[in-house]
Amino acid sequence: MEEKRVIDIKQEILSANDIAAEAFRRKLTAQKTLFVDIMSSPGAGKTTLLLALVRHLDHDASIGVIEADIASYVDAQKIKEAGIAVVQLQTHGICHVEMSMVSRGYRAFAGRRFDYLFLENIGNLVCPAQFDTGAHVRIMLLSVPEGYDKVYKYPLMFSAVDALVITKTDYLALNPDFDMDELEKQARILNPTLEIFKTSARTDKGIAELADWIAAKRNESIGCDASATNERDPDNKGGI
Ligand SMILES: Nc1nc2c(ncn2[C@@H]2O[C@H](COP(=O)(O)OP(=O)(O)OP(=O)(O)O)[C@@H](O)[C@H]2O)c(=O)[nH]1
Ligand SMILES: [Mg+2]
Repeated sequence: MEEKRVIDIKQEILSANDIAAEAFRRKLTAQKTLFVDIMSSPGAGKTTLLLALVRHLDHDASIGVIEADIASYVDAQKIKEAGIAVVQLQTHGICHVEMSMVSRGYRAFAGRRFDYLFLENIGNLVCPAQFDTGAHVRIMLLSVPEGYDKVYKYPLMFSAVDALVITKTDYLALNPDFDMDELEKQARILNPTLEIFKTSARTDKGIAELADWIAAKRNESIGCDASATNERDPDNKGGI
């Protein structure tokens, strides 16, 4: 009888990705750059939160952003207008970011060093959770209008991240069915060490606390004071 051979492609792709991601993380650690991956469903507030966050991080810190979208430059344009170095990745239908894409995006900064590098991942609560992008810190956003029950529907994302940022809390009065206690309880069952922040980029609620936590993560991961080395990028030398 003919012998059948089974090759697990998914496992091979994931492990090659993980090896590259670990090497990238080590490289950024050596450069004292904290790399933060921001994930959520489309429209949960990633770009708006990023813009609010950078206003609260050390003003002298150098910041770079890799924007990933299936199409368009609109988010990169907003980041650029805020004077932050940005690179846009367009995935043309691929619904997650993997390490090879991050490497290509990072190379476009042409050797520039950052204190903080952010990735705005593709809007999707499923696939991005499975791919290590080389980040030191993974954050997911869940906005109040989406509903607290996403914690039951997308458990992998909740268990894969270091922090859950509940966004658009200014909508809580309009969404009385948003069960915050149940969300926190279920999220902590999935992920006992999860940090939870309640924010509104509209009112600035909780943004300073999140920025402080990210700065502390830089101290912890990089082993240095989160102080500044460079200025923001008024000429957008990083480029889009
Ligand atoms: N009321 C309110 N609206 C917000 C808040 N944060 C973001 N928004 C709005 O929500 C919409 C989507 O915000 P974005 O920041 O573009 O969301 P995103 O996750 O980056 O979206 P994609 O990149 O398309 O996935 C915009 O109209 C924002 O103004 C908030 O805290 N409160
Ligand atoms: Mg966005």
